Amino acid sequence: MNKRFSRRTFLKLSGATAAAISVSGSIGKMVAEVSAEAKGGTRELVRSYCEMCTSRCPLEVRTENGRISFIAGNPEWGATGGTVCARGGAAFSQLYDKERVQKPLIRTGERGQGKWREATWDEALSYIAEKMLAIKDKYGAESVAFAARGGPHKAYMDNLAKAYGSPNVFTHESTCPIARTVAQEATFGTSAVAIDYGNAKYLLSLGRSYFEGINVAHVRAITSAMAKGCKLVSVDPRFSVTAAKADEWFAIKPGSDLALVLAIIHVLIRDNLYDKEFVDKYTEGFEAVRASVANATPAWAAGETGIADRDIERIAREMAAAKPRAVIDWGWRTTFTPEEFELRRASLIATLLLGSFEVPGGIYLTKSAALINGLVGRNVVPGLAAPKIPAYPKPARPRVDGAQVKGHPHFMVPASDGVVQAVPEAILTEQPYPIKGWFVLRNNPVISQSNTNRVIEALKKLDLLVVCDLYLSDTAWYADVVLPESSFLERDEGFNNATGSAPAYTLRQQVIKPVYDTKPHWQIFKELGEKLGLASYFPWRDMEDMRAIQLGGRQELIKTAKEKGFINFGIKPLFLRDKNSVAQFVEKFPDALSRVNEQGTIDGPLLNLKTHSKKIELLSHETEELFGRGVPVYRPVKLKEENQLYFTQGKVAVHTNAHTHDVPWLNALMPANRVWINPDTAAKLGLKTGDSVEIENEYGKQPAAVLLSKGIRPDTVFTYFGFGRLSPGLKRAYKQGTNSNIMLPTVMGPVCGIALHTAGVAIRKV
Ligand SMILES: Nc1nc2c(c(=O)[nH]1)N[C@H]1C(S)=C(S)[C@@H](COP(=O)(O)OP(=O)(O)OC[C@H]3O[C@@H](n4cnc5c(=O)[nH]c(N)nc54)[C@H](O)[C@@H]3O)O[C@H]1N2
Ligand SMILES: Nc1nc2c(c(=O)[nH]1)N[C@H]1C(S)=C(S)[C@@H](COP(=O)(O)OP(=O)(O)OC[C@H]3O[C@@H](n4cnc5c(=O)[nH]c(N)nc54)[C@H](O)[C@@H]3O)O[C@H]1N2
Ligand code: SF4
Ligand SMILES: [Mo]
Repeated sequence: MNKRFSRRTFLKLSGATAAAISVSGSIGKMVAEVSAEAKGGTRELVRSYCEMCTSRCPLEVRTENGRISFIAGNPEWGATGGTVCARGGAAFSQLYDKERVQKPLIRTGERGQGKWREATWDEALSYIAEKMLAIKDKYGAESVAFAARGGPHKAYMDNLAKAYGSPNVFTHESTCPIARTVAQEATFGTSAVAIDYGNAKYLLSLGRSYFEGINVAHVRAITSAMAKGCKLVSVDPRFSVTAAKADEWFAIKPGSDLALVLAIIHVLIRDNLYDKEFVDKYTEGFEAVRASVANATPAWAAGETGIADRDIERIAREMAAAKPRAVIDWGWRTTFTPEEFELRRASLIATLLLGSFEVPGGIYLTKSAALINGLVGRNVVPGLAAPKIPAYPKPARPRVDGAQVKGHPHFMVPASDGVVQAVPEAILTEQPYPIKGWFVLRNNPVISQSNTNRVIEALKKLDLLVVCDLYLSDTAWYADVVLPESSFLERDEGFNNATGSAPAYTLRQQVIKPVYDTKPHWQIFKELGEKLGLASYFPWRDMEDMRAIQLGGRQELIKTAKEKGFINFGIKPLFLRDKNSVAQFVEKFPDALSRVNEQGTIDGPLLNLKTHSKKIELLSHETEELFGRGVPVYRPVKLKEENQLYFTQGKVAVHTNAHTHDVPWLNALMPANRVWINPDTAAKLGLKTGDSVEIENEYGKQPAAVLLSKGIRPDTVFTYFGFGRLSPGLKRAYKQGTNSNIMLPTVMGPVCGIALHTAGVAIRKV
């Protein structure tokens, strides 16, 4: 534990508990304690939402004399109810951190040498504009790629990219959930679907690590469901916090989950345990699924997964008994094998066979403004409008990664996400054409993309690398220009779509003025756009203007949002196949009565999906036609050599991905990771806890400290992700612990382009 502050001080200054689960009980007392310390002066509460990770939980932030004194969850937002996690609470420590980049930086030494000079914003943006115009002249605008972590900020980046003429915009998603996104698109014609955890009776998690891979709303909903008797089964090669809290844990062989799911489907069909009425009415392709799982017996799956066939039979029966409130979670980080598309499709199909769709405790279509307005037959919920801008120029060449490009293996990948691993590849191989410039916003590919050494080699070859971050991140270390963004507590933004089972928009508000010479992303893109001669694409002044554009001038809604931190429209959670919620909806909007059927439920939108058949496609016509992959099929994958160990990773409760490791409070809570090794394996290697080892394979090697644990399979090792940082500019986190991606290959999995985070490694004592 760091000496500079105690756990108690941390809790006092934030609404967080240091552990994974957030609780609200003692918050009131803590607020009072902090406030009592303030002697007079101004005090204010501002509602906003968090960006310490991308769950974007609504917050209530207290300032005293222009300084933030307390961060808590927004008590009016039901799903999180006044709570934040440890990282959200530590936003205070990030905000005032002196290690943040305080002014724009322009590189003066060799790329990666760490030599910079401070510049004014005007100078830095002019420098970037000049280089971008030179690249456009010489190679074409498509030769500049733009990547941001997904979120509302990305729209501003995309607008600049497209106005400049590049189709090459990316999110991080191909390193995270793209397999489930594409699987959802193939099944429903949309990925706007969610899980109603709070009412579930049976949750089967295939490595979904709820209590460490935190989304506060999920944590609260699952804890409350479990208190009401929901059974949680955790399938994970390691004993995660989720496994510890689950009713049962199965240490599955890495990469074999699809065999388990296919066997569950086999039992549901073999024993007639599925919801035949649901399948007949709403779905397409059942017979193809039946045929494809004919040989996927529990005995076969036991051989693949290491889970006993009687357990697989029992899980299938228990899930059937809990239907339609039984769900196989589609997961979040879907990067266990290249065949993730098949696994996420199979998980969806199993859940759908249970009829767990559009009912409480099942999966559901999110209730967007368009869906609600369609049911009511008039506009009762405003959609979020976009500013009117001129048409974008048509790029001369298609995207480098083939997303949404006809005939390309990545055709199914949404063009707003793309396959971001294709960027370093296009830089190095110059195929299908060279990428010469890369604008990176709130994304850290040097840590988050696999095959780190290759990513760095690619960055070194660029004519222009711009990184917009809070810190001198591992990617910023190689940049020509670093643009320091104002942290989320220092910036106003427009509305964020936070729709779930009912429509809602959250609002980010500036809590205090920027501590350093920083700007918000939207201002950076507007000013850069102006320097590139693209001012007409930014026809708004500021976020006050943008909010009015988004809500069509509805000032009363904007006022409410500023006060409450969000707007909803008084609509209760709506599940279209649930009589009670439909009755409530019709009571509020009698116009929707005409959409209700004899059973008191609503079918229309469920039989008019954007799939080929308009129904839910258990057999996806689109992926059948494009790739011959209509129904999931088990294709064994080789993730390691016989004599190697599986190398796996996961999230830890007190850090975020490639982000928080230098944030003082969080760094102090956990400065480094260790490598989990099973005692039997350790005995063979002559290792004990605390020993120094080297983890190695053909891609690279890393030092590590050993942690013996029975909570990991003997053939597998595990580390928490995001450690072993490579930027000397991250003074606290630099070289602390083990980096993961140095030992992982570049992979773009079939259909969805997913990255791969499991590989074979050898461990050697040093
Ligand atoms: N081997 C391996 N690789 C993985 C994973 C794994 O488990 N194992 N996990 C994968 C997953 S699930 C994901 S989502 C990706 C995450 O990968 P990224 O999207 O690259 O990571 P983030 O942690 O979101 O942080 C990116 C950067 O955003 C900066 N940042 C934070 N807040 C702000 C802000 O307000 N403004 C600006 N401009 N910058 C900000 C941070 O300082 C950080 O440098 O990594 C993936 N890579
Ligand atoms: N505290 C915290 N919360 C976060 C984040 C964070 O960085 N920190 N990041 C956010 C983001 S971007 C994401 S994507 C989510 C991630 O949320 P999750 O996807 O739920 O979590 P992870 O820890 O990435 O990985 C889940 C688990 O997969 C297991 N695993 C590895 N290989 C296999 C396999 O082959 N089969 C099975 N069944 N399990 C396997 C690992 O042991 C790990 O426990 O968390 C989000 N919330
Ligand atoms: S889960 Fe934690 S870090 Fe992520 S947005 Fe919510 S409070 Fe912030
Ligand atoms: Mo992620």
